[in-house]
Amino acid sequence: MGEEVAKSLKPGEVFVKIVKDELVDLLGKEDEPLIVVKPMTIVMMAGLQGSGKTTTAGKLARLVRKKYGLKPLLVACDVYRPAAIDQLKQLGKELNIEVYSEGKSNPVEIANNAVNYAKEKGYNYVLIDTAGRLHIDEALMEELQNINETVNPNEILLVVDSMTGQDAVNVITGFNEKLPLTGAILTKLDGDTKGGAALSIRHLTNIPIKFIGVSEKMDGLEEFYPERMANRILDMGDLMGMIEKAEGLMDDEEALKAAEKMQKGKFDLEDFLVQLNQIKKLGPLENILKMLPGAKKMGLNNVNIDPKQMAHIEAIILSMTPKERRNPDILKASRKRRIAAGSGRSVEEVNRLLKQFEQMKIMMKRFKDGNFKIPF
Ligand SMILES: Nc1nc2c(ncn2[C@@H]2O[C@H](COP(=O)(O)OP(=O)(O)O)[C@@H](O)[C@H]2O)c(=O)[nH]1
Ligand SMILES: [Mg+2]
Repeated sequence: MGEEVAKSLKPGEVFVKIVKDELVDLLGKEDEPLIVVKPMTIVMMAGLQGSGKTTTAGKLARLVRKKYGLKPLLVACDVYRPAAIDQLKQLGKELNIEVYSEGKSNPVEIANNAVNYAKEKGYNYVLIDTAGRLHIDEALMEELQNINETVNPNEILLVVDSMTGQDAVNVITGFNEKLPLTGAILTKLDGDTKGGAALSIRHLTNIPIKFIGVSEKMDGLEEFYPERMANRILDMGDLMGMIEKAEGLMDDEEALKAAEKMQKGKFDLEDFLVQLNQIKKLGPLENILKMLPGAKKMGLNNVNIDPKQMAHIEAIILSMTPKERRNPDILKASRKRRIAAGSGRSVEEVNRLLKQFEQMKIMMKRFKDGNFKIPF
């Protein structure tokens, strides 16, 4: 409110800037040390199953050895799945870092024994890999609380899968209420998720986000930068611009009718023609593609679409009888030749259009059946 807009800027740009600054503020946390270093540092990982605890424990062990010259020990406290212990051992082998394991015994005791073992052997950074469940669960929380009370870690890191959607709120609150978390790590940011979970973490807890996971490999751990995350979250193309433009020009009723027909699998060439004309009103297709979220990533920001091609398609469809447009399957070779001649295009082009339309219908059917995912 009350913000001045410089003459050289558009209000929309200023608005986005304000939102971005707020995001950076929300995401950032002043002067938190990334790595806590004590004469003997004990770190406990916490998070749901599959969030990336084991992988991240390995990455962290590697990082503290490399950057801080520490001597890490990995501790296998996920005793419920034999594969979990093997997974950690495998990582330890790859990194040449020792893994403390007692196989399938009591996780609280293992953690406690591991700390004693570390002291004995001169390790100074103990990373406890814990079990997770698919959902927040009482027994799991109790186990983590017991480990916490017994070994008294310097850090409890919440590992959050950035692809967790709405459930992130429950997960974060669930762990935050039961454990004195000291930081969070957001994993799998190499995927195409925006990382909105970062906002949930910062909004729901007081803990800093320290690192992000950017690959499955052991070097895929980066420092968290609020500014970069804000940019990532805001990079939604000019979706708003596109929506406004479309709202102003498209005929809502026509669009609704078309959508209904697509859903019923009854979309025909006649409807396609109506849609083509609607899209034409939006201006050059390149400009519309550019506005799509993720356009840059998909390489849509500099495609060239020949406006003539759209005119050709239109000409071909217009040369068909309404009956043919509604049911192109009835087109025989002679009629295709006639349509080609009438529209001034080749028979191949007529065939190509029919084929593309057929493919489009298959896609729409998938959409209708619910196994088609829009990439944003
Ligand atoms: N692409 C990607 N995959 C990750 C990342 N972190 C973990 N993973 C993968 O996610 C899966 C679950 O990780 P894991 O460490 O076993 O999760 P845990 O059950 O919490 O211990 C594994 O296939 C990992 O390779 C990451 O930052 N990027
Ligand atoms: Mg694990």
